[in-house]
Amino acid sequence: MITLYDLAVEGDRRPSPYCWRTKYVLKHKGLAWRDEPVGFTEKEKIAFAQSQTVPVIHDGATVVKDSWAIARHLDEAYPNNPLFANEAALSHARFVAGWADSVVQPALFPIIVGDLYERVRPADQAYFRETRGKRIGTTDFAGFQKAARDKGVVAFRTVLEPARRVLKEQAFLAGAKPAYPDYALAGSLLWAHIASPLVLLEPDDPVYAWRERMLDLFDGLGRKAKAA
Ligand SMILES: N[C@@H](CCC(=O)N[C@@H](CS)C(=O)NCC(=O)O)C(=O)O
Repeated sequence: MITLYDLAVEGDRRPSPYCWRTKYVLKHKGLAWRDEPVGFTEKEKIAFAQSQTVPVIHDGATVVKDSWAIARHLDEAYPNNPLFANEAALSHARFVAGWADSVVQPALFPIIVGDLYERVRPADQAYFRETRGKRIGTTDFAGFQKAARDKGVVAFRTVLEPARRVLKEQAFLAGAKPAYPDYALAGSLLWAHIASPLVLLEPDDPVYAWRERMLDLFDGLGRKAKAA
């Protein structure tokens, strides 16, 4: 049985966008897993993997850290329903995951940081203040979020334009069926959905309809998750 070390915040919510990628990959592959919640400061739980971040998986004797490495490992170890069947699929996945990491999530962070902070476990709040405070230059997360939302929500919707253009033409980023590009972007949107009640998308947005499909996927894996 595979064990997934998954970031947990207050109320056992699981917001990590990277852990969501791994959960979608596990489902895509038809693999069962057991998950082990890890708070921000419970680094001892993942020390065996020499990792400071989650996801980490234990797959039999194999330990893998980093969501991309985990996806590559699972795709090689379990060949059914391949994610990266050819170079084009691998490149597409790498591009969308990189875009989600470097553009989508940085556009989301300022507009949800206050809500996220409110949901971090009390034991982890000092760590969050220290690490995330450095990132944005203040620990007044509520004030920063309020100011950021003035322009940030509209700016975030603009950031999604490349995905919107694809989703006007097809059901999923990967085509008629979902694959890693969809799991990568869905992870970012689930992060926001679980951390914050902020309304991000307008109902007539093709990205909204796609997010609904993603929430329903795999018997409602995303929809069943405890949200903000
Ligand atoms: N490149 C890594 C990034 C993982 C990552 O940043 N995980 C965050 C949770 S979303 C984490 O574990 N943070 C711990 C911390 O900030 O101390 C991956 O793809 O797995």
